[in-house]
Formats: sequence, structure tokens, C-alpha cells
Amino acid sequence: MGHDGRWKASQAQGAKSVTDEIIRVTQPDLPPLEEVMPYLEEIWRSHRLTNRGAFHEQLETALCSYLGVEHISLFANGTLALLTAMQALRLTGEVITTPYSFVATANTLLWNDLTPVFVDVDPWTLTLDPEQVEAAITPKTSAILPVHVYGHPAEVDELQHIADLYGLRLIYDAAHCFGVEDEGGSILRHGDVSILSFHATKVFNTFEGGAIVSPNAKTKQRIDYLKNFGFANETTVVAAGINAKMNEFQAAVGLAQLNHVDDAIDARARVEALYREKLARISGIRCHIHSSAVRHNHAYFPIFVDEDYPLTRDELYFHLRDAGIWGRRYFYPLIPEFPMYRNLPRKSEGDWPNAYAASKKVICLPMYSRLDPTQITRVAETCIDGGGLV
Ligand code: T4K
Repeated sequence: MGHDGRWKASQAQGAKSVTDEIIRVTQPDLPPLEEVMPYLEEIWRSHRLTNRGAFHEQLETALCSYLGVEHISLFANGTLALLTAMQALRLTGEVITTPYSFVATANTLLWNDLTPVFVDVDPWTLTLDPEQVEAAITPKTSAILPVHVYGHPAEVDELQHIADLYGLRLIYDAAHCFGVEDEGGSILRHGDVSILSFHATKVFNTFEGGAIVSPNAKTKQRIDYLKNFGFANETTVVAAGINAKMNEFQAAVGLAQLNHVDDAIDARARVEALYREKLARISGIRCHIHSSAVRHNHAYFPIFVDEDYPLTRDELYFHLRDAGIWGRRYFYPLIPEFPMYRNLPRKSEGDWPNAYAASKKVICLPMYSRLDPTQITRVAETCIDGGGLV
């Protein structure tokens, strides 16, 4: 039976036959219900459900303060934020981006009728390699779309230098970056705009949600028009906008979450530290390099299964699954391997050797704030056992 067959079979049996507890790649943080109830009561009292209600406005202000940025626009999800940011910056032609990301990064380019030009990543950070970016610029290039993958900051100074030199827009997919800071402050201040995701699986969630961080009020205003059909006032539509607004329920959840997000990030830091300690002695299992962020958010915990580990990545992945540990292979396959990208000019794996190698080796181990030392030990010991080392 192939890998997928084995997985389906173990699902059909019910993972309880293997283990009493499935440990999933993540488990969303939720604020105490009693802290959400007053918001719901207020929504029920006011009948204000969406369209820049009071909680939407409060959350924008609170996030500006928490994240240390000046202008933020809330969205129904991160993908709509990406789509809208590309419209706001009036991108055209080709956009240079990474093959090593969640598929939404590139799908939003296609939805905007833009051509993704995938270039390779640095083998260690897995963020865009600035030299390759520069080499891929053509007269049709309008922008660079890097991803701070796993919350690891991209080469922001070099990328800005290239963008300035060639007159390109720089739009960061910072979906993984809630609360990440470099030496100068929030990672979200770089480039023309940065996009966040507040999906259930993220460090900070509003069930679904997202945001665009803008450098100035003018850009924010255009984005705010675009996310509300292009309305500038009751009777004036200034652009072919979309409906991408965050509603009051999402904003209320966000306000309640914000009181707990620091504790959640601290807890994640402890999870990461224990993983690193436990996995350090396994030869052939390599943890992602320590983030260059001054403040990391520990959004993911990727490991890489090298040749000197006795199992292949997929063998370890399914060994973990059989033991009730449901990691994920973020990001495999590479985006250009999906059918809608196969006809693009750069299409062979040889074009992105570093991204390709990473996608063949990566497993994101379970990472969330309530993962306890017993569970972390169970994951680590299953990796050791998988290698036949005990
Ligand atoms: N750019 C980047 C770089 C991104 O990573 C993403 C999203 C985006 C843009 C787009 O942002 P959004 O439009 O999503 O705001 C997940 C997420 O759906 C997606 O948000 C995320 N990146 C991506 C990396 O991962 P799946 O398909 O792997 O999620 P799923 O449903 O399999 O969930 C994983 C595990 O999490 C489940 O096994 C159990 C747990 N879980 C999940 C959900 C949704 C829960 O316990 N509760 C839940 O409600 O995509």
C-alpha cells in the first residue's frame, strides 16, 4: 500500500486504534468564552454586524498599538488582503516571488492576472534569495512578493535596495509574522505593504481574518475603499473594489485574543526550546535555523530530514502519523508544481534547487501554545524511534 493509502487506512480505522490522542500540527488559541460574551451581547444589543462597526475600529487601533505600526486595514482573511494589496499597488505584468510558500501567495497573483516569476530561496532561511531576484527582473516586472516564511524575516534591506534601484513595488506576504520584530521594530514596516493572516491556524486568530499594514494614510484609504466595493461615500465609487471586510464577530474575537497573545507566544517559545533540546541528539534531523528576528513568534516548528537519517521524510511523516502525530509538509509540493503553474516559463525543479530540496525534506511538527512537555517528548521520541535509534 502506498503512503496515501496507508494514511487513508489509518484514518478509516480511527487513530484511536493507534493512540488515544492525536496531536495535530496546530490547535487554535481561544480566549476564555466569558471574555467574548460581553462583545457578543453588545453586538446583539446594537445590531451592528459589519461595515466598519465599533469593534472593527477598536481592533484596528489596538493592533496598530500592539504591532507598532501606524496604518492597518482589517480583512475577512489573508488571501483577500493579498488580492486587494496587489490592486491597491496597481501591479502589472510579472511579479517575482517564491516557490516555497502556501499556494495563496501565488494564486492571488493569478487572480489579478499577474504572472508569477518564481526564483529560488536561500538554503538556510528559505526566504527569497536577493541575487536571484535581481537576475529575474525584466522590463515587465512590476513588483517583488517575498514571504517571511515561518515568520523568519526575509532579506529586507537587500530587497528594498533592489526594489528602489529598479523602481519596483515590494509587497510582503507576512501571513506568518504576527508580532515578529527585527532590530528596528515591527517586521511589518518594511516594503510598500505587508499582509497578515489571522486564520485559525495562526499565532493570532480571529477565526478567519487578515490585514494589510500600509506605510501612510493615503495607501490605507485606497485599500479601505477597495475592500468595500470601491465606495468613497454613499454615492461615489472610486474603484472596482471587492467585498473583503472583517465583520464585528471576527473583530470582537480579535479584541479578546489580543489580551492573551503575549502569553501564547511565550508558551510557543518554551515549546520550541524543548523541541530543540530533545531533537538535538538525533542525527539527520535538522531544525530550521534560529530566526534572525529579535522577537520571534514561533508560528511553526519545521524540521528537515536529511540523508543521514535512516528514514526518508515521507517515511518519517507516515511513521509519525501512525503514532497519532499529525505534522504537515508545509510547503510541499512547491507552488510551481501545481497544475495551474506548470505552463509558466520557469517550471522545472532545477530552477529552484534549494526550495525543491527543502520541500522534499520538511515536516512541520505540531506547534501550539498548549502543547505540553509530555506531548513534545512523545513527538521527539517518535522521531528517535522512527530512526531505529532506541
Ligand atoms: N500566505 C501564506 C504564506 C499563508 O501561509 C497563508 C495561509 C496565506 C497567505 C493565506 O491566508 P488566509 O487566507 O488563510 O488567512 C492552513 C491554513 O488554512 C492557511 O491559513 C495557512 N496559510 C496554511 C499554511 O495552513 P491547511 O489546509 O493546512 O489547514 P487545515 O484545515 O488542514 O488545518 C491544519 C490543522 O489545524 C488541522 O489538522 C487541525 C487544526 N485546526 C485547523 C482549523 C482550521 C484546528 O484545530 N481548528 C481549525 O479551525 O491550511
